[in-house]
Amino acid sequence: MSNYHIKHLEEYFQVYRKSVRNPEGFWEEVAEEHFVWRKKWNSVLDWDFSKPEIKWFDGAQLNITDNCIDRHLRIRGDKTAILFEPNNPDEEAQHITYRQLHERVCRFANVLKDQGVRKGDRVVIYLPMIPELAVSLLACARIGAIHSVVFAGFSSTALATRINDCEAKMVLTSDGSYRGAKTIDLKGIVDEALTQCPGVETVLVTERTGAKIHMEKGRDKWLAPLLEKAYSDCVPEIMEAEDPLFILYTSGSTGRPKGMMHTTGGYMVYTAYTFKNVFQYREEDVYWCTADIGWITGHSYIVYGPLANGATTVMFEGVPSYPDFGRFWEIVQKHKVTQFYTAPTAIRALAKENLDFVTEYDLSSLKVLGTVGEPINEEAWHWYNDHVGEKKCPIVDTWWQTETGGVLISPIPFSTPTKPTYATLPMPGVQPALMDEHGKEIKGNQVDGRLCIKFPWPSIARSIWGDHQRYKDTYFSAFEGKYFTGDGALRDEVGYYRITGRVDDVIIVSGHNLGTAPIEDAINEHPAVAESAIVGFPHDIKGNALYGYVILKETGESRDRDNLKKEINQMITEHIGPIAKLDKIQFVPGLPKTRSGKIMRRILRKIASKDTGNLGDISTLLNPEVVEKIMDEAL
Ligand code: 6R9
Repeated sequence: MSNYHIKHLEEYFQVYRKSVRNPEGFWEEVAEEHFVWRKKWNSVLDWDFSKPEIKWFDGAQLNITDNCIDRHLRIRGDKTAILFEPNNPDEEAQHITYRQLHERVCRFANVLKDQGVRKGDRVVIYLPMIPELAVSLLACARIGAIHSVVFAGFSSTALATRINDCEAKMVLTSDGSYRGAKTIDLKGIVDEALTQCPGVETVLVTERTGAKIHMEKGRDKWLAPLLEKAYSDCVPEIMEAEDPLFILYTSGSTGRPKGMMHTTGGYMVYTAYTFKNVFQYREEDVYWCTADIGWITGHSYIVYGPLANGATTVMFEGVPSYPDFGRFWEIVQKHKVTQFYTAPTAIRALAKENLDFVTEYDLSSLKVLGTVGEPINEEAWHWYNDHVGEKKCPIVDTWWQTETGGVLISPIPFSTPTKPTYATLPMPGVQPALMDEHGKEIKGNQVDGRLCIKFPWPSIARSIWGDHQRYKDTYFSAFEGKYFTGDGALRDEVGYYRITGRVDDVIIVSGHNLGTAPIEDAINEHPAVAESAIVGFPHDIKGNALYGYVILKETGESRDRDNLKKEINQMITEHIGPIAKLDKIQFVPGLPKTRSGKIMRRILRKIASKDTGNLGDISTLLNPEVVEKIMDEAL
């Protein structure tokens, strides 16, 4: 039996049981057999959730780039590590081999050192999805600098807040970026941010668009000439397993962003292990995750997890709608992609368009499809299954968080039978618990509650940068001795988990707990509906009533609105019951979304409650303009 690569359901159950009976023994075996360490650990795990303090492989030494690059050189040096697909389909794709990646990372690492970056220093990376982005993460890791990637769609204010929070002294950026038909002045955004960041000494600029930009004397330097002069080999810094690898900011429901801090050894072991199993990755595969490296999904499942397995990982610079809505499928056909991993929001957007955009392409190379980021509704699941997977590719609905570092609940394709809208079963080593509002664990099946994890897994974030107390308060205080995810979940009759959404999305109507996701699912089944979001608003009798924001498909635009409202409520009555009927339905052109595609319900709640005096910071939204439109027409 192999602990590392699960191949059928029985094996999953065996491995899972072993991993729970003896987590230390289980992870020790995985760590020993599949990674390169410079020195072995003194103990596999030390933990105390009340402090909270978590240490995996304490005393071990390693460099993660040894595992992601160097060890592959002998056996797969000429294999493509990163397959770069540019925004413009007429620009040629780049195949960067492991050997070339090694040289590029080493040169970049030497440049960082020459510019004064030392082990433990923070480097903020604000780059588009070009190879230099992946290379820069690895270059930081090579010399022990802590990278903090800020998604290159965030505003200058958001960027400045993050630079100052982690006290970075260097920023890596480019002269600009391409997104579909648009060109974005990234360097201008950095310049504006840096007026607020006195600590930044150096900015290294990659050329991408050739735009004319301002270069601040003494601070800004072009990267290319420095790389050219740099030595092509760089001895990896020896890191402790618990040395920080990166900080990645995630937005809290309120207040300042939280700089989740991940460390080296456990993160490497867990992301590599889950990549292998969740995607059933094999040597000849071409794996593509469409996320941006600015999110945790990109860190763990474009860069570290795939490269630790010697995989070919596709990096796409563009957007799904450029030059047309067939772009994803064109890329799948062109590179014979075998695993495809994307977000429900992208699937819904593509499902709205003409099916010809999909059927035009040969998708027969695909073996496994994945989703991440939010609950996937039934309609989107079936569209993905029928038209992209052609009913032969299992869909892995992977549930996890920035804080968890890697996937915690997901089917293992070809082993776990999938079920639409269910993330199904925990990964080996992951011990979920559902809790009631009094802090008691709810045992048994066919129950729902708040989702906690009882036992540490190797890639759990170790702290919030500079604010350990907030880490404790946010994740370890709601339920004693447990990590609280902030999500609600239900466990069905066979023990499968379905994530029902953030628990702050639960609305209590006339004493009934209603999750927003199932109601939205029901509405989205209506043929005229493209997408919807439900929030609660205060109601004299029911306590709360439901307010629905609904985006219509083009085919629905011409229909009578009053009839549509009736039909939508009829759908809800059929799927959930009359208790979940909406008191108000507003048709909207779009929904306010975070850059990672999550609906900002906080704003929708305020509009529904007519409490629009202080909407809070909406500058990090993907589409702040939509907020005004919704407010204008609010009911
Ligand atoms: C990886 C990532 C985390 C939150 C999480 C949950 C939601 C993620 C999901 C899902 C239902 C899934 N979420 N995956 N909900 N099904 N498969 O997205 O990290 O950006 O930190 O978001 O996203 O609510 O708590 P992050």
